[in-house]
Amino acid sequence: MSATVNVSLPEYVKNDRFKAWFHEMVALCKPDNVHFCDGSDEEYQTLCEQMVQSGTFKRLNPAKRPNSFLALSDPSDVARVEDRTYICSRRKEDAGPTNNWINPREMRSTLAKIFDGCMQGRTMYVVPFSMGPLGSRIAQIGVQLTDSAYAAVNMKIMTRMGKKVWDVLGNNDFVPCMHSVGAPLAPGQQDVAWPCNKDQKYIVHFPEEREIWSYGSGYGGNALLGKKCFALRIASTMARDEGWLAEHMLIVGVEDPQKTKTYLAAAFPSACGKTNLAMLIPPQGFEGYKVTTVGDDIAWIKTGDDGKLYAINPEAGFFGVAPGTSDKSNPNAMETIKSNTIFTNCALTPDGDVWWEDMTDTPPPELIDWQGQAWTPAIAKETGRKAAHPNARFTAPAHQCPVIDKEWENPNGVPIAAFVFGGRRATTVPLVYQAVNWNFGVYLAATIGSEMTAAAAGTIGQVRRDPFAMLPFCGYHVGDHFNHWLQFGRELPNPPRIFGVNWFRKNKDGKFLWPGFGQNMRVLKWVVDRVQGRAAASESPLGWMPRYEDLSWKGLEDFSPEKFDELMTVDREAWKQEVLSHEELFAKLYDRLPKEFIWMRELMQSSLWRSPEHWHLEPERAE
Ligand code: SAT
Ligand code: MN
Repeated sequence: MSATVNVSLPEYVKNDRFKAWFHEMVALCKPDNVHFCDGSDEEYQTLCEQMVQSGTFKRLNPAKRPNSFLALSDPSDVARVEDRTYICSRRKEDAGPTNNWINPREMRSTLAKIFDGCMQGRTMYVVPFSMGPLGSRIAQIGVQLTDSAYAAVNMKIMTRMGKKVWDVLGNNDFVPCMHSVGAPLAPGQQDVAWPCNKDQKYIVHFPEEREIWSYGSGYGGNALLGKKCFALRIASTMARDEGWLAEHMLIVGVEDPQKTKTYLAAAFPSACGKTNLAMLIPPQGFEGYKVTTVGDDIAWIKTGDDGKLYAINPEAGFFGVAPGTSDKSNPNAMETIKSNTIFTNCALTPDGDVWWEDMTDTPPPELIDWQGQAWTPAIAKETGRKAAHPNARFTAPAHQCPVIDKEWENPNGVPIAAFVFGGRRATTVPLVYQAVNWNFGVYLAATIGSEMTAAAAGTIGQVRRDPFAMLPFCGYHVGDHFNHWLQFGRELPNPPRIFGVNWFRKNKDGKFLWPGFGQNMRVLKWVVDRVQGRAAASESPLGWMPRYEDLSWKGLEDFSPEKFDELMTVDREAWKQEVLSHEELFAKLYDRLPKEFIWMRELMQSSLWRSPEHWHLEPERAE
């Protein structure tokens, strides 16, 4: 421990396990200072102002974007690093074939080395936080130790953070979350705007010990440890052990003109439009309908005494993808981020506001891009350089969302009537279909595929299986996750209905077949009506599907039955390939694959064998 560090704890910090862990971590990381975050607004302002002074933050023009900041990251630190993310369970089999595993003893010795002195020259922030409303029976508490003020202020927006967490925690257990950007400063060394470690990154989870260690990155899910690391990877293992669900799902409420409210939870991989769907504005023709947001990324779900499922959003803010967000695509998000927002890797306008691709139809004539360089539309045309990084983000308080659900902070959660699973698929997968029952729904969710996006480092556009949209987020063997879902459903008297959707199907010319965004309301309405027993459907090789006349076309009358047909066609050969590719995943899961899945796959195959080459909803329209 360096001689100067002040390690006296505030008197309100009484948790014994915390005290022991904290002293151990201070001794290991050797920070110059320690700051206990109280979570107050004054503290937030002070930390932000310090970052303005140090160059990490640029204060945006208060007349344009009050109390908002822009941070530009190091170009090597722009997304989650899945190949550096580890699940260090005691047994390799428990991490499963879709996670990176290293023997926990070996990993601990690596961490002990890299964390030794890693905070020299820096301040350690102590960030106590609750995932979910404080004191909710579904909520959980963690404490993050971090040398990043950027992480601390983002955690203030994304979680219930601060002093009051200690009161709720008492002497109970919490999830220790250790974070360092991995860039110690030698005495007198000048800091950089975005410290990180270019050579070494480790995002490590010990699921049995319920502990997180993250090193080398300051970005998003690598650094805001309440989010993917805790609320998904660690929480999914807690959920498996304790009989609940921690899922990569948005939660929305759909209110019909009769004022009946139906809540849906929907899973999509990162950067597939969860935030847009969560804040959807019903289009023309849906007067009297209201869509409200409970959460845009993560759902924690427990069974209530009445046998229904109740979900909370464990987060308190939105960490949304900025590019593509506009007054057209998501006016509610634009309203949410009008003030009190942190922007990361967006472009800066000459008048001190932010901009990103597709925020406006015509880009401003000049900008400073996310790498701090001059950018003009001409330069972009010539070089292909983007003004904002494709994974640029906004961090904004959820309560600023104009359509936040009035129950969003209800500690008991909201009742979930249906699950929706989707991916980004240019071909093969129809707009919407309903699984015939819970088991087939679990199969549908387990075999979701999606084209990769900029949210993670990797090849963009390539289709990969992303079971439950949890591939990078399941903290244990993904085959056990399927079994957990099957078992969970067996214990429910009337399990929610399960649907598959694909907003991204394209025609032969590469054009999207479906307008998406607000028009997705037509699909949501059918889903809600199915759940409420009000909508018809036709049997297909994939399950139940709406015919043209089963959707409402009010306000979109020019969307023809022929076009809908193209969107809904089940191509036999493509689906045979699709089902074959399920086998690729199944083979990897081997002994932990639910045996039901073998038979469900057989059933799907046999119905495909017997279906026409191009299965249409109305066979008389077939060629
Ligand atoms: O960077 S995060 O992991 O928080 C966002 C995402 O990938 O969904
Ligand atoms: Mn996500």
